[in-house]
Order: sequence, then C-alpha cells, then structure tokens
Amino acid sequence: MTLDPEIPVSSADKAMDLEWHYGAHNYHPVPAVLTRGEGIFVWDVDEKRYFDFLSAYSAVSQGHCHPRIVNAMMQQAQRLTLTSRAFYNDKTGLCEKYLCDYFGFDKALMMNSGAEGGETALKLTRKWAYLVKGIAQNQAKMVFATGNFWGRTLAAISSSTDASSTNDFGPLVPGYIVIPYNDLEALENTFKSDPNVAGFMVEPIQGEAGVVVPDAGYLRGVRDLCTKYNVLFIADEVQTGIGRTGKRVACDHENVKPDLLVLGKALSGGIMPVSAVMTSDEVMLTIKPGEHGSTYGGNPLACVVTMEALQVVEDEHLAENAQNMGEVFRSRMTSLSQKTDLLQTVRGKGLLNAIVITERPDLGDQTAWEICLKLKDNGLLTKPTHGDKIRFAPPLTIKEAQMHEACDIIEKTILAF
Ligand code: IF1
Repeated sequence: MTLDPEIPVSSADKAMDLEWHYGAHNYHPVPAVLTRGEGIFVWDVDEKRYFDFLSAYSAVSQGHCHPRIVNAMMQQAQRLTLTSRAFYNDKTGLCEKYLCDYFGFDKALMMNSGAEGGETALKLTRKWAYLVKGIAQNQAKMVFATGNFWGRTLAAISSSTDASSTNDFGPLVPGYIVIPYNDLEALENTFKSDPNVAGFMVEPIQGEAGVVVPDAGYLRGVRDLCTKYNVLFIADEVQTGIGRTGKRVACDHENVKPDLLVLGKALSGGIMPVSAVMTSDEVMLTIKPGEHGSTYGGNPLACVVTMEALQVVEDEHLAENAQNMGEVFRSRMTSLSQKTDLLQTVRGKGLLNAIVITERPDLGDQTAWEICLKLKDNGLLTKPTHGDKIRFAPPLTIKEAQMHEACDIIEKTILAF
C-alpha cells in the first residue's frame, strides 16, 4: 500500500486519515489516537497520557490490559480458542457454572455482543410467552422504556425513541410497546390493558440516555408488577452490571432479582466481546437444540477470560471501590457546580456518572463537545452523550488520589471554559 504523499506525516494524522479514507463514517471520535493502555490510563501515538474516563463505555472496568486477564487469555490462546458448539469443551461448562453461582441463576447462555445478549433475552421471552404463558402465536408483545439503548441491530433499534438510531432503517420489528422510563403507573396500565405482554426489558440506569437514574423504588416496583401480571422482568445490565454502579449488578441497589439478566462489556474486562443471558430453567429450557446459537458464543477463550475478569472484580473489591470513588467524584462535581453556571448538576451511581452542562449561547449544542476537546488537551478523555450531558466512567480500579487528580483536571477545564 503506497501512502498518498498528501497525507500528513504525523502518525496521529495518518491514523485518522486512514480511518477517514478507508473506514465507514459511523462515528465522530474525539481526535485522540491511542496506542497503549494500562490501568486507568491510555497513551496516544505522541506518548501523551490521558485519564480514560469513558472505559470504552464501561467495558474496561478492570482497567486496561489487566495483567491477570491478559495472562489468562494468553495461556488459553496457546491451547484452544474455538471449537464451535458442535462439540463440548472443558471450559464452557465451568464458565456457565461460574456465572450462575456468581449471579444466582439456574442457567446461562453465552453470546458475544451486548446486542446479541439483548436479542437472546427477547427470543427466550417470546419462546416462554408461547410455550409457558400460553400467548397466541406471533401475538407476544415486548415493553421497553423511552430513552432505551441496547445496541444497533434491527431488533434493538426497533425499540429506540432516538431518531438517529431508527431513521431510514425501517421497517422495524413489530410487537413492541414503548412507555415512559421511571413510570410505574404507565407500566401497570400497559400490563392491565394488554394480556399479550411477555416481557419488559429495562436498564436499571439508562446509560446512553445520559445516565438517567430512576426514582428509588422503581426497580422494586417493576419487579412487583412483573410478578403480579406474569411478565418477565429483563434487566439490561450490559453497562450497569459488574460493579459499575457500586454493586455486583445495579438491581442489587434495591435487592430485586430480574427474571433474565443480560451482561456484556466488562464481563470480559475489555479483552474481547463476551455477553451472557442468565435466567431460570423454566425460561432457558424453552429453547431446544438448534433453535439459537452463535459461532463464537461461549468459546473456550471467552470463557477463560470471563472467569478471570469476574474474579478480578471480586478479588480487588471493585464494586466497593466504585461506590466509594463515585461518592468522591459526585462530591467534587457538586462543589464545582457552586463555582460555575456551566455545570448544572451531576448524577449517577458508583462510577457511572454524568454532568449536565448549560449550553453556552455561542456554542449551543456543541458546548459539551468543545468541553471534551479541552478535557482532552488537559489529559482526560471522555465524550458527550446526547447533547448537554458528559459521561464520566473511569475504570473501577481508580484510586482516591487519582480521582482527585482527574477532578482537578475537570475543574480547571470547566472554570477556564
Ligand atoms: C456504540 C452507546 C453506551 C448498552 C446497553 C446493550 C448494549 C449497549 C445498556 C449493546 C452498548 C455501547 C454501544 C457503543 C457505545 C456504547 C453506548 F453510546 F452506544 F449507547 F454505552 F451508552 N445495552 N452500548 O449501553 O452492547 O452490542 O455494543 O456490545 O454503539 O458505539 P454492544
């Protein structure tokens, strides 16, 4: 491949140029060209160090390139990586048991992306609707909340209320009902009015919508209504799970147990795509051999990585650390909000947080983006979510001194803006 002599020589520019010329334009990245990651830090091609306050959208909760997880991967990668599920192997069952013991379910079904996890949960729910609940064929309804985000597949975007996710991708998947988030009355009215409702899939905290935390008691209310109306409660914890909000999973904040739990992202510590759906025998056994699967789903390499990634969360008490460091972060941001009108409020749980900023008249909806560019210049990486919210989600391994150093950067950037 001969590079166009017009392409700027700096490796940062070259990397961005290559993506521009040869890659789809389905992202608008912050212009940082990263080449190395370790713990809470990443470095760009010019060896500039950044605090990673996005953690690949909560997938790198254990920190970049965690040595235990990388080592586990390397050991297994030299032994057996993929057999397909046409045969058994000596890791998949161990990991399925590990997941069931860790999260308290009868069975697990492993896939790859979070979207595939959500799709698997939906297919299980529809099977259960017809084979167990007795809903008439093709009449099962799925309920979602406004502002939901669970991936980019057609089934996932069909529940979206964000035009940028759905425009020009129709026709969408039928059988969906979308109701307001954090609204138990709307949920009960929907269950009362339609006997064909099979499941309600909801994020305990909405990530993409801008870290929207529902009222205390919402998850308990969802649990009780789903039980009352014999509807499956599907918790999409792809982003909120695995210690991110200060608990093992976010549902633990209200001691509720969903009928199906969907996990992804940090399940593999940012090493490779792994997702999983966990549920009861009653639900899981509605799918028979040959009715669902995936080439890489539950492969030996993914299973070894997953078990080590979860053990690291346990051994390093990452959920507790997320709880404590999140309190430090929100306290610092609350103090900062008293020094500037730019920062309206901070919200979140554990280390899944966002600040809501006041758009500056000259910048309008680019204000958050411009702040993120300045944060980058000052050594901290993150990205706006939906206009006027900026998400802050560092790896759960962050230490208190590092959190204060990062908050100093945020404070300096905001006050100078
Ligand atoms: C991108 C958003 C976050 C998720 C929840 C399922 C999935 C996701 C709650 C699907 C994925 C990712 C997708 C990623 C950016 C990121 C994201 F901004 F897109 F919405 F985190 F908020 N459930 N979220 O958050 O998992 O198939 O991606 O493995 O599309 O760039 P996936």
